[in-house]
Amino acid sequence: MTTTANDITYRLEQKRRVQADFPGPKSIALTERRKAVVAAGVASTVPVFVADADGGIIHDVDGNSFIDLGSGIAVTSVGASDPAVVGAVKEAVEHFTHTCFMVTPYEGYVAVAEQLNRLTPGDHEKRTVLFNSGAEAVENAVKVARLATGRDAVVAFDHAYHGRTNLTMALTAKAMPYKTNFGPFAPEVYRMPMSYPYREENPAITGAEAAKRAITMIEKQIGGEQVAAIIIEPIQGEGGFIVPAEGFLPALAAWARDKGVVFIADEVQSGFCRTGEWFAVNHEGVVPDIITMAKGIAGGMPLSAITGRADLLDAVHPGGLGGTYGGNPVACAAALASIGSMEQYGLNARAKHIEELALGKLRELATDQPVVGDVRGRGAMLAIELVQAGSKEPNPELTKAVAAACLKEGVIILTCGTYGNVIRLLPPLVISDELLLDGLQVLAAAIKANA
Ligand code: PLZ
Repeated sequence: MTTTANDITYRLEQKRRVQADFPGPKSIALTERRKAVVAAGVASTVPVFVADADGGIIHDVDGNSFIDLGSGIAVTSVGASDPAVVGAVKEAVEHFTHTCFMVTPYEGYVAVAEQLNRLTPGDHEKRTVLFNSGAEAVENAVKVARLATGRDAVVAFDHAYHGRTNLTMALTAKAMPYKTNFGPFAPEVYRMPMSYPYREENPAITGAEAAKRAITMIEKQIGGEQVAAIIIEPIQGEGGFIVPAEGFLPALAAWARDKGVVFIADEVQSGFCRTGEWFAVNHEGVVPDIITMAKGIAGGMPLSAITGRADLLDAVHPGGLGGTYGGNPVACAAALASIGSMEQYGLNARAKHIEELALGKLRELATDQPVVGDVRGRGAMLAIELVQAGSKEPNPELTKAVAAACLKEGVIILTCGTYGNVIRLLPPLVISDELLLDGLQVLAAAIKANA
């Protein structure tokens, strides 16, 4: 058993150390400056300002160091300053920061497309387009699906999160904070029931039956031949790290294939080794028609992509897809280096190792603590759902209290979930075992103290 990630060396000491009185004076002063100039609508989870980050550690401007169990929301899988990524960015930026691929193309964009066509599931002919954010990738996947099918309707699911732009808000399920008062929303979006094993009325319902439930609703309420695309997160992220019952995704994908509906897997959060596979759909052998990617793809640099069937992507007329910054050359260099590091460090295996290490601890916690209602996830995308003891009633207050208690001890923990009662673990995949175990022990103590 490896105790630390293969041949990973850290620049910063991998240890949490927080003063009793944080946020410290520099973070407090920066927060004051921020309040005067940054819109209140952008909220931050942690009240300190970052000075440095490496491996599983984030340093703030006052000399505190925190264990990072969030990876900037599943982005810094290779760490926030992976030497290969940093080197590739420096090298690229010294030559050109931008030319615009739509004006004067460059090799990096093509090389990233080659890598994505290779790594995404399926050995069919594929094409790739690069963008900047996850939401932009989702928007473009839907554009392609509508154009290629000549249909309008798009099916999304309960608990879904797909972004904050107008169409992706419409696709997103949760009103507060994402949608409330931001309408009107894009039309022709239909929401179907998800497979959410922990909260099913009939806990015995299989994945295939849950898929049938959604498919019947699609056929009755929309009509299969009206549907351009189904979009689904193979493991839902913001909605609560919901892993659908086995068989749910394959049955939906099979129905979509049969009806000429484009099956879009939104792997913005679950992709790039996060779940112990390159993509979460691989766990069930599902081959999406289009896959959306972002976050972990480029070691922290802003880059997103859609990769899909060549016949769908090439149906779009020249000039129909693009954007000024899409596939920025520095971000492409970072993506190539980051994919290289994932392969070199064996981060799929590392994510599986994290699962082995953490799931056992979380299950112990669930046995000990009746407020831990469910433990779930794959690889390094793990979660616990907190409830009122003796019921499945969501416990968002406890969830907040636990996250706050962890932070006080120097552990950054993110929450999520439709009911705000899920604690999610998304450590950088390069985190050392020691740091991860230390973080988990802080989490366990925080639950015990607050339950
Ligand atoms: N699809 C599955 O998880 C981004 C957003 C957090 P962008 N999730 C984190 C927040 O509060 O804004 C996400 C995702 C899935 C799409 C997106 C959108 O990706 O890069 O944030 O646009």
